[in-house]
Amino acid sequence: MQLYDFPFSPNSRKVRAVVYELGLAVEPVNVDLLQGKQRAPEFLALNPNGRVPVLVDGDLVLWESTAIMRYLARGSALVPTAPRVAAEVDRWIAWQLAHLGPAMTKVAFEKVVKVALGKGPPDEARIAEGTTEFHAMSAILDAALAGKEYVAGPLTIADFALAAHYSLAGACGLDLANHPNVAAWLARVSERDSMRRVLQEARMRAAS
Ligand SMILES: N[C@@H](CCC(=O)N[C@@H](CS)C(=O)NCC(=O)O)C(=O)O
Repeated sequence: MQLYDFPFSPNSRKVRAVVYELGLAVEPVNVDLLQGKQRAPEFLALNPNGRVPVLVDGDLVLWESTAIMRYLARGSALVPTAPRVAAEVDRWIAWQLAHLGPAMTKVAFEKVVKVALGKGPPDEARIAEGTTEFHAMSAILDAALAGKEYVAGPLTIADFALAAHYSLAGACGLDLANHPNVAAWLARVSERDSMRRVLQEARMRAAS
């Protein structure tokens, strides 16, 4: 299996964390988003959306991070089948994609991507909008995490979907001081060997 991804991409981090958590044999293929490699014809032939991650397993070419996580983790404890726990997993993955991700992307694009690509000064109004949304979302997650170790109860792919995005909060200047349950949960997930490896790889890429 090959995994086309990029270490700074939160959607890539989700999948890598699941790969490492389960000890799967996957060959990484770097798609340098900062060099526009996602728009190269050979990559667009794999994913016409021009986005990472993409998993290739024989003749299966799978894009969309949630589909990839589910495919890789099928049959494992990370994808629970008990209806109520499974519903919690679906709820938080959908929430991350529909609400948390877009809010954080506004801030990340203005503060990090624009700087890295030399795309001009940040739009402060958009940063303020994304920041307000981020804190509103994080208050919701904070309440949901009260008294819980992980978001659906046991550790699941939903934790990696969320933690991959929250792992970029610091770099975006989004602090968790007002969301102590989120901060404690993020520390718990980030201390796992799988997430530590994902974050270490991103640090190594940043230093190179
Ligand atoms: N819904 C997709 C989103 C994938 C996505 O937006 N990936 C970003 C990196 S996190 C990307 O490849 N961006 C490249 C671009 O927009 O040019 C998924 O969950 O996999």
